[in-house]
Amino acid sequence: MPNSHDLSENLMSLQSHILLEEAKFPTASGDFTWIISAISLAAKSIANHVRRARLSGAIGKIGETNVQGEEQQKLDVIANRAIIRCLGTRASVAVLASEEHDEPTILRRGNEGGKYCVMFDPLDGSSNLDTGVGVGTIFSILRNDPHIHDAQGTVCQPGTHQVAAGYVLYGSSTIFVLTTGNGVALFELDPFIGSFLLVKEKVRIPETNKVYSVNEAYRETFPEGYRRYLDWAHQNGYSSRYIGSMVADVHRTLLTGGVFMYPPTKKNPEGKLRYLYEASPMAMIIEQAGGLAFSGSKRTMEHEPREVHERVPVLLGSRAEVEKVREFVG
Ligand code: P6P
Repeated sequence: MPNSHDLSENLMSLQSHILLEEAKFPTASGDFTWIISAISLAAKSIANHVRRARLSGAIGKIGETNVQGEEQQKLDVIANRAIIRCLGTRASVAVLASEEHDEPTILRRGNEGGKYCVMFDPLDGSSNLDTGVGVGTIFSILRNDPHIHDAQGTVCQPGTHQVAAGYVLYGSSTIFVLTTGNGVALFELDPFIGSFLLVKEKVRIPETNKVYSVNEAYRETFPEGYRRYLDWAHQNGYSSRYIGSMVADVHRTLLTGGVFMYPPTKKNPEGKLRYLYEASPMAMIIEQAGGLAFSGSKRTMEHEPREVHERVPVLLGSRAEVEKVREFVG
């Protein structure tokens, strides 16, 4: 039995962790903490729905397509509604932008207390749900600029402006990964007490790992540099791991190293992944863990989006592995 004074045995909840982080900023109002708490509450609700989807008949499509032209899964709608119901009640939320909505929703103007914008993909990878593959929620938090009155303009900011980013992986367990710009923390949901408990602070991505993650079915439509990189990787003992669910693929890359990429293809010349609520938050997490993230030749975090659902190429992961890919793709 560990010594009760052994601090390494302490239970630290997500709530306690963000309150401790907040205490480092004496002028903090607590509004930001409330937003993370709301996302945590929504994540618990979504996890419950995902875990019992077949029993509750929540598996399958609803027969409609979203703004992306993707067939909406029942759980896409459930997850989207859970996040909006949790975030909408928080007085500091100015704008919500969801992958499932054509336009961002303005909840409160700056002069009404709206301080933050939250962009999210409520259930990324949901097309994999019926085969039990890990799916996830991705979120990004920006400060609201009270001088910008149109919602698109307010949320279309480069990743360097993010105050926080994270994801929730509904996999073999429910994992909450969060950065507020001071390293990456990893929490796991303990279903018996209903709390996300701290598992690891200051998560660091391994410098190297001979693993690449890409959908090679589109290889022939990748720009030539990516094809030359893949040839090199095949000749240099690399393994391929690809789940087809961004949160699961990026989480594996964060913990074990390697490189994840979604290059431009003939079907998606700008790449498939959306900047504001997929590429940008994942780039912040990977960089905060010591890795690199590029969209084309530009650092992903410095891309300046013009449209809410703008897509960008994604190349992210271990520093040495991303640099190796960039030797071929520039
Ligand atoms: P493809 C899931 O649909 C998703 O948006 C991401 O989660 C994932 O990385 C990507 O698309 C997979 O796309 O074209 O390889 O099936």
